[in-house]
Amino acid sequence: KILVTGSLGQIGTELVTKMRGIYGADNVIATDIRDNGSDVVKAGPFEILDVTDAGKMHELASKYKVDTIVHLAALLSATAEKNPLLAWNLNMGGLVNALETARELKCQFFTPSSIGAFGPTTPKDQTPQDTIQRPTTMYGVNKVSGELLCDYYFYKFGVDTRGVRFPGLISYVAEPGGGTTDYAVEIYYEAIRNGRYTSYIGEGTKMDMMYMPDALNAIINLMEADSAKLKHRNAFNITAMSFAPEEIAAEIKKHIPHFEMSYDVDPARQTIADSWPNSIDPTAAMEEWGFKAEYDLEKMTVDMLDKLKTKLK
Ligand code: VAH
Repeated sequence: KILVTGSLGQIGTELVTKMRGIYGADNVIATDIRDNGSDVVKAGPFEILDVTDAGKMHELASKYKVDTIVHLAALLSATAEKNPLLAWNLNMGGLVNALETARELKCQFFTPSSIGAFGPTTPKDQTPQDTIQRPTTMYGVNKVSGELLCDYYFYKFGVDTRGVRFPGLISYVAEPGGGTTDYAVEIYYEAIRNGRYTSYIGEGTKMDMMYMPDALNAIINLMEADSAKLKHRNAFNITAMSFAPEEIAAEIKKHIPHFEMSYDVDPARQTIADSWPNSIDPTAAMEEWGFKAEYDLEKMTVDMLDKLKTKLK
């Protein structure tokens, strides 16, 4: 049985649905801080959980006798930068509670890191799996601390912790909230709604990205991988593509010729984006557990526009 925190977020919404399809609806307990009446709440066990409440988390994990914890609840980079102390308390407090629950109940454990775990002094192109990590954002500090804490729980307590460094994730089911890469999701919605988009990230700002189906498969494949083959535990670099705003705009124009792109750079989120890599090297994930991405920018754009045309009708 799997307990998922942050089940109503951009990743959680689709991961819970996918896991229920694979492992059985009753075996995936979705939790979040609120109830939004969505399929995630209705199609299987759902509980209200504030991840900063250690007692409640332990109580739910015991009640359902879970053997796996997928911890997704967190504030993303832009929100965290606006509320750094709230971000520290929620991101790190929630993670410690989830790790402690996993230790006490002997659960397998997954939580994501991010390309945000790298900083301005990290090599920017084909960023290595093992390299300098001096992030200059609270989110990055949370992600590096999280990577180290998850490694510690593995070495010190034998908790089977696993994780990946996600790039920007693009999806059409649940919208992201408070991220820096969210422009790459908004642009598709606006292209369909208005035929134009004003990007808050400037031209030439390359960032790693991935379509949600590849992200979900990565989580499942890593969690099902043979532990003995894992030289790394947490924070595997994974990516599917790297592009700048003008490149995704050009790809959209192939399908919506009148699409217009303009720029109104947001200094706060541009500063965050500028501190991140241009592209990261996913070789370790490919070698240790067979990571592979199916969607590139062209294939993702076809699917995103197709699905959003239906969703936004
Ligand atoms: C964010 N979407 O923008 C998240 C992610 C790599 C980006 O961490 O904060």
